[in-house]
Amino acid sequence: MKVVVLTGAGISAESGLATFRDADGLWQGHHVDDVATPEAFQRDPATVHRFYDDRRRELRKVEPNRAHRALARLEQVLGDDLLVVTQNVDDLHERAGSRRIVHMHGELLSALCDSCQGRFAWDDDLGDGPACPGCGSDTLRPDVVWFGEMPYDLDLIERALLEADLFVAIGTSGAVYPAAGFVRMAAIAGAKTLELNLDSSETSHLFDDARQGPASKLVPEWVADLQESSH
Ligand code: BV8
Ligand code: ZN
Repeated sequence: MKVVVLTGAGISAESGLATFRDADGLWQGHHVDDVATPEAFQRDPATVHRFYDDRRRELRKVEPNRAHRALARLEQVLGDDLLVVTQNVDDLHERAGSRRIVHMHGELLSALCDSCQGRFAWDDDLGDGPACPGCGSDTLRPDVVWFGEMPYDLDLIERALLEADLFVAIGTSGAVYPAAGFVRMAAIAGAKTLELNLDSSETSHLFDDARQGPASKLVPEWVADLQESSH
C-alpha cells in the first residue's frame, strides 16, 4: 500500500503555531504581498526578515503533537511506501521522527543565498545580514517558497502521487496551488482519497472520504485503523 500524505498549517495548530487563514492566522496583520513574495523582499527586506525571524524564534517554543508522532509511527510500518509532503516550513515532522518528508514550500531552519544559490541549515536571525557561508556575500534570504516561486521537489511529488494507492490531506484549506491540485492528480491515477481537517476546506468535495475534527484525534485514529487493516 503506497501512501502519500499532504500536510498543512492545521497539523501544527495544536502545537501552538498559528495557521494562515484561521481567525488569528498568520496572514492576519500581514498582507501576503508584504511578506511572502520576492517583490516584497526586494521592496522591504527588513519587514520580510522580521516576519520570518519571529516565526523561527516561535518555532523553538513548540513541540510536535500526537498527529506528527502518529505519522512518524506509520513510517515505521510502511517505510518507503509512505511519503509525507508538507506545505509547512516548521520542523515538527522531523522532530517527531519522520524522515520521509518533503518540504515543498521550504524550511524556516534553512537559509538560501541569492548570489551563489547555496542552501544552509540556519537557526538564527537573518535580519542582521549575516555573511553567506558559501560566498561571503550578505544576500541570505529565508529558504521558503514565496508566491510566484516554483515549489521544491515537484517531480518527486508528482511521481509519488501517480503511484499512490491512498492520498491523505491533513490540516490544509486547499487554497494554495499546486498543492491544492494534488487530490485531483492522485484520484485520476486511481488512488483512494481521504481528508482529515478541523472543518471543511475548499477541496473537501473532491475527496472520497472527508472527516472533520482536530488532527491530534483524527490522525492517530486513522493510523491505528490502517495498521489494524494491514494485519
Ligand atoms: C507557483 C511558504 C509557479 C512561505 C507558502 C492556480 C490557480 C490559482 C492560483 C495559482 C494557481 N497556480 C499558482 C497560483 C498562484 C499561487 C496560489 O496558489 N495563490 C492562491 C492564494 C490562489 N501559488 C503560487 O504562487 C505557488 N507557486 O504557482 O509557481 C508554478 C506554476 C505551475 C506549476 C508549478 C509552479 C507557490 C505557493 C507557495 C507560497 N508559500 N508558504 C510561508 O510559509 O511563509 S503558502 C502557505 O500558505 C503555506 O505553505 C500553505 O501552502 C498555505 C496555507 O495553507 P494551509 O497550510 O492549508 O493553512 P490554512 O491556514 O490556509 O488552513 C489551515 C487548515 O487547517 C484549515 O482548513 C483549518 O480548518 C485546518 N485546521 C486548523 N486547526 C486544525 C485544522 N485541521 C486539523 N486540526 C486542527 N487542530
Ligand atoms: Zn552565497
